[in-house]
Amino acid sequence: MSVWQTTRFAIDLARPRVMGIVNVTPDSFSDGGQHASAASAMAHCDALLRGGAHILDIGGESTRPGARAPSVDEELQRVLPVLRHAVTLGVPVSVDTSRPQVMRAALDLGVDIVNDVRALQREGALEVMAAHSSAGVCLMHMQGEPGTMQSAPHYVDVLAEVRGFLAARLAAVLARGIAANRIVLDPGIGFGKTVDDNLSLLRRQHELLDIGAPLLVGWSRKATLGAVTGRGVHERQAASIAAAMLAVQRGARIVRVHDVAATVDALALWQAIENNRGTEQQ
Ligand code: 9MG
Repeated sequence: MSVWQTTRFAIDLARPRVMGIVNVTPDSFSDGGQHASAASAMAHCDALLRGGAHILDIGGESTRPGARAPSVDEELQRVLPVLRHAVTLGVPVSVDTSRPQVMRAALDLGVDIVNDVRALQREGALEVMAAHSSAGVCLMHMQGEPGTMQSAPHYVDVLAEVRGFLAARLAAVLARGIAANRIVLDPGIGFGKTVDDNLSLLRRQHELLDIGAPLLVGWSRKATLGAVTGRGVHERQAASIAAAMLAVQRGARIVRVHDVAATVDALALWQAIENNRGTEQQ
């Protein structure tokens, strides 16, 4: 069974893993800047761990459609104090960034994983990862850029295009000498995709499983769940958990979520069924 090798931790993917989201942004689309200050983001890390998070993902740039990108210095000032705290907590820590300067600073601090929604396509990003070749990396698909990506997303076949992109980025990263067991892939739910595109990516997720790396997915509180349920961003916990469960059932190994404790409980039930646990007493 596969392992995601990261700087300090070999993450066993025999059971599904929950990556807890820590947004250190004043404009985060789903927490309204609640964790904008470093102190509250650190407290949020601690709370997610109490909820059972296996990985913490810490980011200082909102990828909400239309969000303003911070300067490199702003991003560093937001994330570094929180990362410094997070690496003391005994779990793998991921930095959510596309900027090579932020990747380098985070990896120098001992951060284990780079989660890049731009799949290491920014100039210098591949080089930073190659220089820190023990770190893990998540390569995500996005059509366009956050500012405009939802204006007119278009695909002939969304599964084929996402698959082709992820396969090409995987090949590019392997060619730089980064080992296959350090890489996970992500279809990028909501990143330059219509509601139908996102639903197709879940319905046909099995088509992404044999690209050559485990799958990480993030459905938590996303607009597609609002379109399906009619609910606002803070009322999407049930739909988020259902989507995480469906994604895991269809082969995803890591789910990126806001509501960690509830997702961990739901996946514990899924696993108990999968492993036939408990039936011997009945
Ligand atoms: C930063 N970020 C926001 N949504 C995401 C998703 O679905 N996957 C990954 N890897 N990162 C995300």
